[in-house]
Amino acid sequence: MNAYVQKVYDGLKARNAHESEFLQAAYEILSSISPVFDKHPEYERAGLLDRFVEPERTVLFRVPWVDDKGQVQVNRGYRVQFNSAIGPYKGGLRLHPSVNLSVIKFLGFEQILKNSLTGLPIGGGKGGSDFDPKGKSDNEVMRFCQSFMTELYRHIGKDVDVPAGDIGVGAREIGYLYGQYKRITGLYEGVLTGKGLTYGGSLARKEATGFGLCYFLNAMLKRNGKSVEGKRVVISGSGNVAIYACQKVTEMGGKVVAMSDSNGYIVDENGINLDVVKQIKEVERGRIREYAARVPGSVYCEGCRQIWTVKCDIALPCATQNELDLEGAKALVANGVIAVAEGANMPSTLDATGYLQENNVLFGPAKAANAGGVATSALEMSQNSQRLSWTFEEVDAKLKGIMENIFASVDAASTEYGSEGNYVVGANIAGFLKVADAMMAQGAV
Ligand code: NDP
Ligand code: 2IT
Repeated sequence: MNAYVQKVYDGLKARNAHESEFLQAAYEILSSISPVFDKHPEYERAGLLDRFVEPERTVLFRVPWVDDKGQVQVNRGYRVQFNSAIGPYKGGLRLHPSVNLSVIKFLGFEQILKNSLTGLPIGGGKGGSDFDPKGKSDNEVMRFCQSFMTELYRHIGKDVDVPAGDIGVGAREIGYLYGQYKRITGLYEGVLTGKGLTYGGSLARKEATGFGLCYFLNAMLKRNGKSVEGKRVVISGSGNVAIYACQKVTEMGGKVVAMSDSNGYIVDENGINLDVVKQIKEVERGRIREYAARVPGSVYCEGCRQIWTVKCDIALPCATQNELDLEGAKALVANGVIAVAEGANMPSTLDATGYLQENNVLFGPAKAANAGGVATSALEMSQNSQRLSWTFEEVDAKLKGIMENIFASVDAASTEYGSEGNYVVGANIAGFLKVADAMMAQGAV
């Protein structure tokens, strides 16, 4: 590693020793962008990397709410406003019991480079809470969201910071958050994305991350003389990203044979019946095990990690961080996998990524492969500013173009910096160069 980059990483480790997810993401990014600092000694004089690794602002707050029994509950709320060099902070809100500052910082750090790769003017941020929406009534979720926004509203705005969904935050939560923001501020503005279609949401935002993942996958396969047609595909998760990845893979002629949730996975050799998954997950908020009871010929296996032992040509991890470890990567390679594209954020551990790449598996890293969601969020912001709404086909065509451009710039950067075909390096460098240039132009702020 470049000596300056190493020094910054050592300092980061010493100051954030307990933030394992953040350090994991930082290590991957810093080791990838190291060659940029060999070429640009002026970046060190400008303290560019010292500034880049430190969030501009971190907001941590109490979220008190009353449950259905009348008992007061307290959760912790977060918003990390990481970098605004190229636009207002942009990034999702995650509601999951595993949320802590390290998780939000890793997501926010990744988001800076992902947002840059989209080519659209959005900076990087992320937020959330350790609140668990599972098993809560709609009223409890509403009271939580109202309390969360009662603090968050003062830190966000359509030109300041524009949150959206992530794990545990879909249309229902965005609706409650939006209602409370409007009530407190009196502003009808595009302060959140992923809104409902009746109040400023964009067509195709719901589908965008999963569809975008498949457009990226397709571009990556095509560049390497392959295609999705006729391939067996395993998708982990069964949430927003996984469902629309499954839909697009199937439209592209692939066969999805397995999906999961945090309890276990289903295998359906006939190809997943997505209507059944949508009914269970989007309508009933149920568990994936119910699929096996409804679809003859399918089987349910308890425990989500073993999903990577299901034989496939293409694996799309779409659940959560570090869900694909070295053991999983070995199982995939042993079964002849040709491509892995990350729908979730940092789903592969560092050693799993290394193992897949060493074994010539085409590897599409999250910040490039799943950028379609945030890119379409930026398109939602444009529509809100114009007070117009575009058709599904218009948004989808723009999304496809954006994902193909992302692949092309990632591929070109990997070659330019001597790591042809290493799309992890390519994505980190291509995303970083634009942010670095903007930060240099704006002085030591
Ligand atoms: P959802 O809440 O809709 O779905 C999450 C899915 O992942 C569920 O099936 C869930 O299972 C599973 N999951 C969550 N946490 C764990 C865990 N700790 N272990 C095992 N399984 C888990 O979220 P999304 O689909 O929106 O997000 C999935 C991933 O995609 C996340 O990494 C997110 O950051 C990323 N992403 C999302 C974007 C978006 O637009 N929504 C954009 C870009 C990336 P269960 O129901 O059992 O918890
Ligand atoms: O990780 C992500 O890119 C998201 N959760 C989507 C963020 C957004 O602002 O749409």
